[in-house]
Order: sequence, then C-alpha cells, then structure tokens
Amino acid sequence: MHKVWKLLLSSCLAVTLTAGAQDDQAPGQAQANKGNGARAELAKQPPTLQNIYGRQHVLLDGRWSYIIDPYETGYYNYRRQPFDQSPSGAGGFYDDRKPKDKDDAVEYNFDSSPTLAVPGDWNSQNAKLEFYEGTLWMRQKFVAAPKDGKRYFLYFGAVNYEAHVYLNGKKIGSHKGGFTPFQFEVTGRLLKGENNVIVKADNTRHQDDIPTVNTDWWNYGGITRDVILAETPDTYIEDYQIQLAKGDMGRIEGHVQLAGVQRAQDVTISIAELGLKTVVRTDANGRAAVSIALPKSKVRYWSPEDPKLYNVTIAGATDTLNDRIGLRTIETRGHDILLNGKSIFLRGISLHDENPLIPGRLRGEGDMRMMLQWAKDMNCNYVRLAHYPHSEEMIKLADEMGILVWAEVPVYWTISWEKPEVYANAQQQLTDLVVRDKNRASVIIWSIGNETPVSPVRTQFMGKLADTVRSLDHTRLVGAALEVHRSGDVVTVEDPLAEKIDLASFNQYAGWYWSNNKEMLKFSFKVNYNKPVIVTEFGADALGGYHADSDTKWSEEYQDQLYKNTFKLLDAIPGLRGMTPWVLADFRSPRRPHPYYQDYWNRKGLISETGKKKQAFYTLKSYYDQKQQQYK
Ligand code: GCB
Repeated sequence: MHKVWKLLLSSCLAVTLTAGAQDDQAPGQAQANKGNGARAELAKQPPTLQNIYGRQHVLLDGRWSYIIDPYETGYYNYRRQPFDQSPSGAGGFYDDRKPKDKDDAVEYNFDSSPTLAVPGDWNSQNAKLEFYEGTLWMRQKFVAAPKDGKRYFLYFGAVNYEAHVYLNGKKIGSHKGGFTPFQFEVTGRLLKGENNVIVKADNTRHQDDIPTVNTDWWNYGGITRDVILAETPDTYIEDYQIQLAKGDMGRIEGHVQLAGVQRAQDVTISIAELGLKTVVRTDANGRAAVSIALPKSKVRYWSPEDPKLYNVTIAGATDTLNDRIGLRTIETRGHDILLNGKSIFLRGISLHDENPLIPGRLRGEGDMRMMLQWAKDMNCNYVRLAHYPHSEEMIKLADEMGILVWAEVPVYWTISWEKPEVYANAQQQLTDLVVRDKNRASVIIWSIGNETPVSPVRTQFMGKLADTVRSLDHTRLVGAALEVHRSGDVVTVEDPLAEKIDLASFNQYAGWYWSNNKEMLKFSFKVNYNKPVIVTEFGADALGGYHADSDTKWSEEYQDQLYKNTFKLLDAIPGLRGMTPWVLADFRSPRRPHPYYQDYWNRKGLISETGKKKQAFYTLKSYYDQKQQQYK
C-alpha cells in the first residue's frame, strides 16, 4: 500500500514524503524506505532558507524543455500506479531515457521537445496551453561543482499547483500550493559536472485544495517563480527576524536561528550606518533571541515618504548574511492606523500577480516595477496583493519603492471548511508566507482570506488561522476581506470573524453587482466595530476605449461615475482609513466569457489590457491627492 503523508514539520516547511509505509504509520513518523528507488531518497527537509537571494546561489531559470502530459503517462504505469513508488523507482519521464539502440522504443524525448521560459506560466507561452489544466514535465540541465563541507539546496519560488521534483533521475520530493516557496536539500546528490532537474507540474484544480476549484483568476500553471540552487556553509543561518518591537520605536526585537552541527555560536548583528553592533549567543538548538536598543533620534524610520532601508549584517562563526531592512511600527488605536505612531490613510489599489500586457504572471523585476509604478502614478501609498502570496521580489520592491502591503493567502470563497487536511494546507501556506516576508517593512497586514461566507465551521477555521498568524508574528495587523449584508438600503458588516482581526475590512459592490449608478447613493454603511475601516474592494467593469453615458454599464463613464458615487458613500463611514478598489489592471478570468466586453477578462481594471489608463484612474488619483492633504 502506498500512502502520501503531508508532514507539517515542527518549524515551517510542508514537505510531502512519498512513503511506501503501512497504513497505520502516523504522520510525522514516515521514514525513508530501504532500497526502494526514489522512496529511499526522501528525508526530512529543513525549513526554507530566509533571504534566499542573499545566499551564494545560481538561478536555474532560462529555457526549460517541456512535455505536455494530460494523461500523466510519465508518472503512472498503465495500471495507474506511480512509477516513482515502484520497487526500482524508475519508469517515469524523470528517467530522461534515450533509446539504447534501434530496437528500443522510448515514447518521449526532452532533447527534441520545445522550451518554455522559467520563471513563467505555460499558458501565456504557447497558444495550445492557454486553457490547459493538467501535467507538464519540465527539464533543465545545469553544471555544478559541489564543494566538500558545503550544503546545497534546490529552491523553488513557486510552482502552481503540485510539483514533483527529480534530480538526476531520483525523486527529491513534492509540494502542494501554487504561490509559496519550497526547497529540498540536495547535498550529496549533486553531481560534479552535468545535472538534470525534472519537475512534474500539475495545475489541476480540486475542491479540497487552497484555493478551491472556483476562483475569479486565471489558473496559470508551471514554474512561475525563480528556481535557485543555493550553497551554504555546513552550519548556516537558517532564519532570522529583525524588526521593530510591537509599538516600540526604540527597540529591535527578533531572533536568529542556525542549522547544522556547530549550533552554539556567537552571532553579531550590525547596522553600521547607525553604529550598532550586538552579539548574541545561540543555544544548543541554534537559536538566540535578539533585542537591540536603538538611538531613536538617529533612526530614519521607514515610511512611504521615506522608504529608508538599512544594511543589516548577521555574522556567525561559519556564515554571514546581509539584508536591507526598514524599521517601522504599525498599530491600530480605535479607528486609527498608526505608522510610526502617526495616523495614516491607506491610499490603495488591489492587484493580481499578472502582467496584462503579456498577458501572464509577472516574470521579474521589470514587470513588477511597472505594476507598482502604476500604483504610484495614482498616488497610492498601499497595495493589496490579492488573492495569494505574490513573489518575494515584489515585496522587496515594495520595501524599496515605499509602498505598504496587504499580503494574502488564497483562502477564497467556498473552501472545504470541515476537512482537517484542508485546514492544514491553508495554515501551511500562511506560515510559509509569514516566514518568507517577516523582515519586510512594507508588509503591514496579513490577510487570512477573501469573501468567505459566514458559518460556524468557516468561522472556526478562519479563527484558527487568525490565531496562527498572530503566534507567528504579533507585530503586524491581521485582516480578511469580509462580506457585507444588506437589509433595505442599509449595508452592514456583521461577521463574528471581525472580532478576531484588527480591521473592519470588507468588499462591497454597490452600483455594480447590486443597484446601479442612478440609485446607489441611497445606500448607507453601518460598521459597528471600533476598528479602522478598510474597504478592500469595490469597482465596475469598463472596456477600455468604450465610451457612453454614465448609466451605460461597461463604459469608462460608468466606471468613473461609480467611483465618484462610491467616494460619497464611503466618506460617510466614520472610521474609514483606507481602501483598495478592485483593481489596478484588467486581468484574465475564465469566469468572464462575454464575447465583446470581456473575452475572458475581468474588466474592472483602472488600466486596460493594453496598458491604457481609463477615466476612473484619474478620478481615483484626485481623490487620493485630497486624502494625502487631509492626512499630512
Ligand atoms: C470579488 C472578488 C474578486 C473578484 C471581484 C469581481 O469580490 O474578491 O476576486 O474578481 O469580486 O470582479 O467580481
């Protein structure tokens, strides 16, 4: 009997071990099995490396050869048993086999297969794959020169959705979840000279995944973020947190975590520009708490107006890492959001991890800069990175460009709330997000989900996520995009989950899904929470370049008028402290088939799929110009 165990390792990394174990083997006890090909190769994995780009590394991006495999012929034999769980572990496409001689038939061939750019979704790179949901095999070859005394990690920024990874024909592990990083230690498995990494990526949707089958975005498949081979010393800095203590502008609070044999070491944390140097001693588990008093008068605190990043060096006896870290506090008091103690208004916009001009997933810094610059052109100081973790590069860019961030996990709409394994998956994705981005000053809000319909089982699920995120990081705010309820003309936010989070944050679609421009001003909002009110979505579809009067849906004028009306409605809410209208740019969605107005695009963008700004873009900008004056 074969069984796949999802392990929630004590620290953070979700790793699926393919164990040829007995059914009664408990999760967490799965062991590598003797002799059985790939199964013997799988071992407990250390948590993902903090600050992957700060490591000695090579990018394994570039052109990857691929084979489309809708029937998973390269994974299962004709009795639908996985090859990688057979006694030899061989037989799948990951063998990358060539015919031995002329009477040998091999039915696949990476060498003569086409290639795709990595990072990159496959849907935008080959018309055949535009709507494809299923398995693709992808291969990259690279030369390595592993050194004695060093450790090596194969790190994936994201693969959507399920990845099985093979190095030189042997399985090294698998991972589920389309937007968070994962890694496998490959020390001792890397060959001197040519190596071959093969990934089976499968973006099939399932009801019991996170997200579930129903979303309003394109299900882009493939290796959508960087693939990295990182080298560390034998004992290395695995993780650290260097951030201001909650509400204390005079102190850094955090920790350092070493991994390896020499775990007890002196570790020096220095911020040269501030003349700071602190030495901590890690314990037998490699851990040390960090607390550093700051010369407040000398510090330039990070903010959108002055996104100052300090060079921080963390140096142990065996490993040194550099990071650029912003120092800021974030709190709420009543209706106020306080950044470095000062009340702010979040002039935001929502966006997807998609470049409408390709269209496809954001591929790197150029694409990301374009998106964030568009937000800045609208005088935004804040973005909602909907509806799933965006890339680490994006968050770093937000740090550098001075843009506050709402970061989210794809707990979206109708999740299978009652299933423990579904909860475990959601918790893992949230954990991986927090672990990855906890040193980024730009991130001020962790969002645990979007428009999840109120019910006891859902509220329990979401409540546990809220508790988890607070236990991982008590310095930031916790949010969720809640739903509203209407009774006559009164729109209320009544959700027991609101008690568990720091914001009264909700989506509302007056004038689009309910009512219209003529009538929407009759509505009023009742938000009975003494918390900052953040409107996480509102909007209207407009086909760029389609002009009509402001009562005609799909026109730029309609969208523009809806924005003007919405400002009137929202400005009447006493605690309003920010908003992220839906959405920066048109984005692709299979739920949007209208042949003329949509053509599989959600048209609520303020920028069209050709990159043209619609009328409402300028209307939102002038509203934000006023808000900026108000909160000076
Ligand atoms: C929503 C969702 C968002 C959709 C949007 C829409 O409430 O949160 O993902 O794309 O509405 O356009 O309907």
